[in-house]
Amino acid sequence: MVGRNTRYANAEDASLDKLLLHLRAGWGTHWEVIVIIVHHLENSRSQRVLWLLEELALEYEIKRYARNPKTMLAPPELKEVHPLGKSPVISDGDNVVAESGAIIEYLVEHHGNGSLAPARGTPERLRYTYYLHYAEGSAMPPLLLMLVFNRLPVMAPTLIRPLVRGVANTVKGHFIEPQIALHLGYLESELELRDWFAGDAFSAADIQMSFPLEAAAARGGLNERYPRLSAFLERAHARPAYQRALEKGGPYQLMS
Ligand SMILES: N[C@@H](CCC(=O)N[C@@H](CS)C(=O)NCC(=O)O)C(=O)O
Repeated sequence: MVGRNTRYANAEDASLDKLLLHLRAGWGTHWEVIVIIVHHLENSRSQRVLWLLEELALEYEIKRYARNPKTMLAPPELKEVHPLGKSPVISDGDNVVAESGAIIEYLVEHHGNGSLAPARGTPERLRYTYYLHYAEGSAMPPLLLMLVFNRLPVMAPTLIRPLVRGVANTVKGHFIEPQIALHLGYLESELELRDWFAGDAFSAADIQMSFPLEAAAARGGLNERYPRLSAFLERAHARPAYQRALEKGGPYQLMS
């Protein structure tokens, strides 16, 4: 039966359900279909949410936003959805959910039907929860600093650019690069015993972890020196749902 965010096994089922819905509406029955809306900023973390929705075979709509080409910030319209105006943010009926980890947890809990999360009370579940938080709480900050210090000389007035570049390189060399290397070394060792971050099975924690690893590949030195992390990204990118999400999301290139 068609209801809130009904899951479909395939596109034919979805179309059939939609047809039935129209027919019933025509006969006077009131049906409410609420579709998840993803507020999707180009080249951003919201790509992860599209990927999760594809893995869960859920119906969703994409509302697209372009970055300001000068500042790379999100457009002001996004503040109409959530006061911070960041992406991702989703709406699902009356629920507006921001913050990637919270969105992933919400979608898996409300629409996951038990998939993509290890069973509660298991060591895998604890690792799953850890990585849902670790990705944004610990892995992203040094990668964001790298982005800022890479851009600093480019943004500086021409006259002082060499000075700014020197300061930026010192901060990167003394603090940011060692911090990123610390995290990558740790994550590489985490995948020695298992294929995915929570355990042997792919989970939504791997979707959450993909962004810091993609950012590290773009600007943090993730290369063949980290064979397990590189293989993780290859396995993730080969998943059909990842590919479908890329097709739907449009350009996805992270800044170096
Ligand atoms: N920790 C937040 C970070 C959100 C965030 O900063 N998103 C970026 C896109 S990757 C953004 O909206 N940038 C544009 C802006 O700050 O205006 C999350 O994971 O949702």
